[in-house]
Amino acid sequence: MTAPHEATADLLEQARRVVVLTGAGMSAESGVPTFREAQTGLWARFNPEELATERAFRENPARVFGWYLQRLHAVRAAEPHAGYRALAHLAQRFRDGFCIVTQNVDGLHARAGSRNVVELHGSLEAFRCIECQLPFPADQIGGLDDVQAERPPPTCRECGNLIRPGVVWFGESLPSDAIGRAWRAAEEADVALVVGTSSLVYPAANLPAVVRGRGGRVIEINPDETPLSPSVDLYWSAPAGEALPLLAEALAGSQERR
Ligand code: BV8
Ligand code: ZN
Repeated sequence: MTAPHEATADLLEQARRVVVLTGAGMSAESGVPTFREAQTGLWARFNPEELATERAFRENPARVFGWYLQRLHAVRAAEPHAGYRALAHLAQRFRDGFCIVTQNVDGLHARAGSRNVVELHGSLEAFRCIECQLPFPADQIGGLDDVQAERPPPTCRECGNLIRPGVVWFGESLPSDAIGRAWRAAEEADVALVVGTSSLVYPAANLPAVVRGRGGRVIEINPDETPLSPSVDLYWSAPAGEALPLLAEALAGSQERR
């Protein structure tokens, strides 16, 4: 019985172009709670899918804005784990044939040195005016160390409307350039490596089917099964921080044996 890291390396060895789809589970071992885990402190009683909406923000700007500042503070204190570094290393083997499409808004792929990263759902570091879309610099948002409380958002210097987080809320369309890049990568990929996502959120969850639809292979790395698991070519039940370094090692080893 081939070990999962060897079977995964075998599939990747035959690939020329790889698309990686990551979700919140990719950041779990960096200490960033996954999207569906209970929110902490003040926000423990709220469902994240309800907080991550324009309606929730307009109804209670201070509660939603405080939640995003608390998450921004947490991700700035987080470090990309060995799995992130392994993906950045793997990319070198595939040169321009390696694209990371992430649902995460924590910026950890870029901080681990990955270059070709598509942020489907925006970023916690980006803020803009909710009406005129004027960008608002994150470093002008003071007091990031005192994020346990609700926090009224600043207002736009141009039009006076509220400043909102630069993430994609439920019910909002994804940025067309991000969707374009992600779907192009999927249409060209021989393999999709799906890591740390519950595969519940659309349209991101459709991406592996694009690869499969064109005869590509799909590999899933996740300690728990998901709705995607029954249809993948290889399901590897492991945490990202353990599996990805093993995979990078197996691929490096096979390169030496060539
Ligand atoms: C859209 C940014 C078109 C914000 C996020 C009604 C009206 C409108 C739309 C819909 C609707 N009903 C359904 C929809 C579609 C909706 C959707 O998919 N809803 C779901 C809940 C059914 N999608 C949208 O609204 C999208 N837009 O459709 O636009 C449109 C426009 C107008 C009108 C109609 C249609 C926008 C979706 C984007 C939402 N924004 N993030 C923020 O972060 O605050 S999504 C959010 O969930 C995060 O980005 C998160 O990444 C993402 C998905 O969750 P996961 O990443 O998978 O994380 P999760 O916690 O779920 O799972 C973690 C996984 O990791 C688990 O499987 C676990 O086993 C695993 N794991 C744990 N530890 C580890 C691990 N894996 C590896 N290693 C470990 N150590
Ligand atoms: Zn404005």
